[in-house]
Amino acid sequence: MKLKQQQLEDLNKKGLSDHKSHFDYTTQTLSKNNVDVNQVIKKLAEFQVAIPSWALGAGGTRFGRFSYGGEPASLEQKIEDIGLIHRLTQTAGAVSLHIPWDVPNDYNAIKELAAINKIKFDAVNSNTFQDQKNQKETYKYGSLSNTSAAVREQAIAHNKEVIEIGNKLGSKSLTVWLADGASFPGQNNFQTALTHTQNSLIEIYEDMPTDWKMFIEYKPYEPYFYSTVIQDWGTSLMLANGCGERAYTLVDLGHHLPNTNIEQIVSILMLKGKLGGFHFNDSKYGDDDITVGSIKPYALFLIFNELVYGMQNNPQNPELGWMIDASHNLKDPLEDLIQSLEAIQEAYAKALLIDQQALRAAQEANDVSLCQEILQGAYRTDVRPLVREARLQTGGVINPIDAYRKLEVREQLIKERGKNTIATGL
Ligand code: PSV
Ligand code: MN
Ligand code: MN
Repeated sequence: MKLKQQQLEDLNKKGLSDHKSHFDYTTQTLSKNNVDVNQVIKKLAEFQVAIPSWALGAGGTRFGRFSYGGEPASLEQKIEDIGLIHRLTQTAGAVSLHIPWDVPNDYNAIKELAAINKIKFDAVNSNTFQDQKNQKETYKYGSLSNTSAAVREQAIAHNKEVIEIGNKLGSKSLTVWLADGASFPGQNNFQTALTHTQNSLIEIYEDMPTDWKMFIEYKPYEPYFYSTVIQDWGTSLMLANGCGERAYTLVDLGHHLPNTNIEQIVSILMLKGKLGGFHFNDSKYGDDDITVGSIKPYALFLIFNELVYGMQNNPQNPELGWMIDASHNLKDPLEDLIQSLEAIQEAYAKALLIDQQALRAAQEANDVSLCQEILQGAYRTDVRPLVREARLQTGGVINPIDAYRKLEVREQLIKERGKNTIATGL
């Protein structure tokens, strides 16, 4: 399905006068507080978040999966779907592939299709948590940490292949998330498992082109319920340091035990120049992977506050690889992604409004109440007019969900692809 420029312009025309009055009011109020509104809009317009190839279809739970209809059945269709979201939001200019689900048949054709849709290839993800057809060894008892050298070698070889595939597409980073762990006390020797993991990662690291980065993701539990080899940011950081300069920690918001202070983790990693990648989602209990900002929007804002601070003050930290890591069993996956992008932009915009100098001064003076006033003043601002303006200026639509529905995107996709569809992915 293709969206026509004229269709988008017609929709924007209808919402323009309302938008203008909201935007003018917001600009006036913020300007009085010395906020450079144009600068905020520029930053919002530049902020691009990768869409994972596995979030475009309805996910399931371990109890079942209900098809949404019109889901992408090929890499081509996945890129087209991201193209649709990007066209509306102008914020989703990248895709993150998962191998072997997304191995291209024709590299040039895929690259061309991505270019037409203005989509870049972000980090590529390896998969050593599932056994693939015709695979010699099994990952049942782990991959890079396995007690068997043959299994570890197979998992290392897979990661090298992922790098090769990503390299042909123009990716510049590899994300490693391991399911490796144990479900029962005594099952694993913690030290042996970590040592194997480190050595395996070093081999993969050394195989990366010199302009590539490695992102090491951590997660406290699941699929195993007693221990995970890379359980927390400390372990990830240790492994990254053991690999070298271009290995970094990746923070996935859902990969923390309840009430973990994620903003502090983000801050410290940036101070050390070791935060490489970031996966957005939201959760109430664990790795729920639900819509960004749907449960803990204030926590997301506090995290963005540290990200903004780090981007402004930590030149030792590289530019981050941003990705939404979500799964949808109930909502239209594309609507869910649009809502996530919106929540990310809002949290980012609010964090950009924080008067960093005033906050710093209040912190130095130990004026605790004022610190809170400054943060909450920014948080309570309705920044939606700024987000809409950023979209308008870059050729997107004022209200993406409304446009998506008025343009009957899902209905069209169902017509083209069918009702009982399944997309590969988690
Ligand atoms: C599993 O927890 C997971 O959601 C990780 O967050 C990875 O980033 C993703 O799957 C893809 O492998
Ligand atoms: Mn993740
Ligand atoms: Mn996850």
